[in-house]
Amino acid sequence: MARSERSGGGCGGVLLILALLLGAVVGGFLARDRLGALDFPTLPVPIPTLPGGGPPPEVGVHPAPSPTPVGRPGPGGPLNHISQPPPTQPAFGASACDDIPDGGPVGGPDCVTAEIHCGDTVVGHTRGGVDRYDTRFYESKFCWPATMDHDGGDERVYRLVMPEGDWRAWVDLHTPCADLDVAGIRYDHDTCPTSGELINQCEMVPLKGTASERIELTSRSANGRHPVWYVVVEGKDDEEGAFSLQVTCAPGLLGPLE
Ligand SMILES: [Ca+2]
Ligand SMILES: [Ca+2]
Repeated sequence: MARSERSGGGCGGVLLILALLLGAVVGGFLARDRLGALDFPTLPVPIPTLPGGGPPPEVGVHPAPSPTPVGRPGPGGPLNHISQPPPTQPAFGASACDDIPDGGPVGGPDCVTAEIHCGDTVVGHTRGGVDRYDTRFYESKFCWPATMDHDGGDERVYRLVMPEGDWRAWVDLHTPCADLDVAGIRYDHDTCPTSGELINQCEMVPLKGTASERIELTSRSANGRHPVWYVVVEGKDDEEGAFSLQVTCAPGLLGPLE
């Protein structure tokens, strides 16, 4: 009798297990149907990519991998006796503009966001910078006549410290996000030039729209001093935006690159 009860209990246990298994399978199908009805996206959210792929670059100064980068002529060699390096590539494209909302802190001294050197690439944004320079300044220092409005928006200022001696530097400004312009002001001091200072060299070739632009900075120094250029990224009218800067240098004041 006891054996029969145990036997009956065993059958009941097997049935219970089967029922549980069946419930689990049916429940799984139902759950899958419910999930399917929620209309999950079939593709991941697209991530903005750069011209060469990869994530958007970080704001800041990115030194060149080589310690003393020197510009070299493009394929075919220099076209004339005063050659310059081929145009650099932008650090990011227009698809990354929304990913760079601010240019980071103004690290100083004075109005300077950061110190830069030959070979550096800078990723920044005019927003968060300073408001020091304007149309009148650029005209009075013979950077550019007052044919364009540079009175609005913030500026980013970088302190380009050159090697001692005779050097040329080419600063390429890539502005895929706004109409920004770049100026190079020679000023061998620790604080930013003011409108009352005597400026002997200022370079600016402002282009309209989002075209990349280049300035050439030629400097010589003696007694081991390092020429200093204040590189200003400035918005036309009220334009603000992300940008990248690239500095290429070559020794000497003239002649083909070697
Ligand atoms: Ca300005
Ligand atoms: Ca421009």
